[in-house]
Amino acid sequence: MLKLYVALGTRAVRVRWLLEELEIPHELERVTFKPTSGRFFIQDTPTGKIPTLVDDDVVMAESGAMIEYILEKYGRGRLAPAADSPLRARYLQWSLYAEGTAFPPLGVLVWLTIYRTDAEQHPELIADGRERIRLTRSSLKMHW
Ligand SMILES: N[C@@H](CCC(=O)N[C@@H](CS)C(=O)NCC(=O)O)C(=O)O
Repeated sequence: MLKLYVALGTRAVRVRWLLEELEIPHELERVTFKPTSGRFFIQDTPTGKIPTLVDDDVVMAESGAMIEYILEKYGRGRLAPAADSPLRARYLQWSLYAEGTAFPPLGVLVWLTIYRTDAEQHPELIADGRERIRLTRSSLKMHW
């Protein structure tokens, strides 16, 4: 059975939501998120990251890849538009947008303000992050 390592307030919700939506049997392993404090891959999961998905010999970190994997292997055509569907491009764009475009500037803000707490010493990084988030939202909306 699929096993998903989850913690509150993390990207694990993306994968859990999909599993619930498709009613795919799975086991949840709840862990407590450990603030990184400059150390990485230290979460109590097989990969050190949250979420982690285990499917027999397959062990995955990267929530977007888990979503594609689950849809392809267990989705039976549900939710993901087929490769020749006119909706496919939009589906791929928004699916990869989360980690590829939306999160990087958010990550800078989260890192400086929550984990390092020295945001006031990096006003240019904060301003840059905010501006990129603003532009990303408004310019992508114009297309879809
Ligand atoms: N791009 C990865 C990011 C995974 C990630 O960084 N998860 C966070 C929790 S949301 C984490 O485990 N942070 C602790 C660490 O980086 O060690 C994904 O989408 O799964």
